[in-house]
Amino acid sequence: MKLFRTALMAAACVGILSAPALAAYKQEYKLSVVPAATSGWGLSATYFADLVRERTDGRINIKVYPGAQLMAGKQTSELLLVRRGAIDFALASTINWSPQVQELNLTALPFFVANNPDRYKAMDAIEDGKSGKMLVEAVEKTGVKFIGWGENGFRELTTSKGPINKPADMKGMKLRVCGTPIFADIFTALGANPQAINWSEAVTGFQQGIVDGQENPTNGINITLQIWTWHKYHTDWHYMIDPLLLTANSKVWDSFSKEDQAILMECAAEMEKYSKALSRLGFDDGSSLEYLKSINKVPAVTDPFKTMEEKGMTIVKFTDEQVDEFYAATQSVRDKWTKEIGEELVKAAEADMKAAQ
Ligand code: X2X
Repeated sequence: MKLFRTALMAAACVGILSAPALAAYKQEYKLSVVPAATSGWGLSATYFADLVRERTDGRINIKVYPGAQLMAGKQTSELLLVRRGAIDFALASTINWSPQVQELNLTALPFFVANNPDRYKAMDAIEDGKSGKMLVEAVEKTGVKFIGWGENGFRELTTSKGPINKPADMKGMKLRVCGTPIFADIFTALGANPQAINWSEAVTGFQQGIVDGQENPTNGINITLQIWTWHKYHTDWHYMIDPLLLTANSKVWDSFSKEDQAILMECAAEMEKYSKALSRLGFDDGSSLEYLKSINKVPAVTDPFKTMEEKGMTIVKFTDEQVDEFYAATQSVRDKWTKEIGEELVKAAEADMKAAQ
């Protein structure tokens, strides 16, 4: 008995009984990003990784792998690789994961989110509301951990031919899209000729002129890429938005202490503010610029329209009548994809967006 008590005390002293042994942390965690490190999306990932390193005193060392390099360019394989653990973290676009998670097509419904008086409030309302919870559940059902939101932004059209004022102006235009099915449907409905090309090869496609245009967010992608080098027309139509999902492989997430999980969540919330400010800069009431100033992270371009014009781009900002025409032309896409996404989720999103206006 005495011997047993002594053994028990010794065990308690070395902490065997008092604290569960922590799984060893990896020396480096890989965070995947599809576009370049200099894109808004890449900057957001680096911001998160730096915050985490700092706030965990280096216990969690995240390295950003931009350019879809962890999936050999095939952007729609990312979710699979996070699930398998080949990728530890991803700041992922809903677009790239929606082939596997149908619900994530929600914000790609054409002229859906921006069809509200304040399109950014509408986006936030989805993320903060019932529909956002449903999206997170759908993502986590695949076995990955959702940590927080980011934002690539509303996707605008850039073309070498133009300007585009009505669907007929897009007739037969070869437009690069990613290989996600809803895009083929949208651009086919508008009379264009969509070409599915991975982002990793898209820029070469612009250089060689094998496509007449593409669509991507203005601040995060188009400006950082200097899209005016190839495309002289910018169509500001906000036809859909691309929120980002900060996620982790479940086993990796479970291996972190509760304290470190809380730090990761906290850093994700900071990253969301930064990522949204980068995406919305120049398109809101000035609050994004104020925020970026407060964290000392103002990017080179703060007035995107002025910059694009200076670079020789012709900008068409859609009027309400133009939106109506494009809305009508894409009705069949919303009908088909509402069924794929789930009517309940689409209704919940409509209610969330309406309540926030
Ligand atoms: O492929 C694209 O257009 C990009 C970079 O925006 C995404 O990965 C969705």
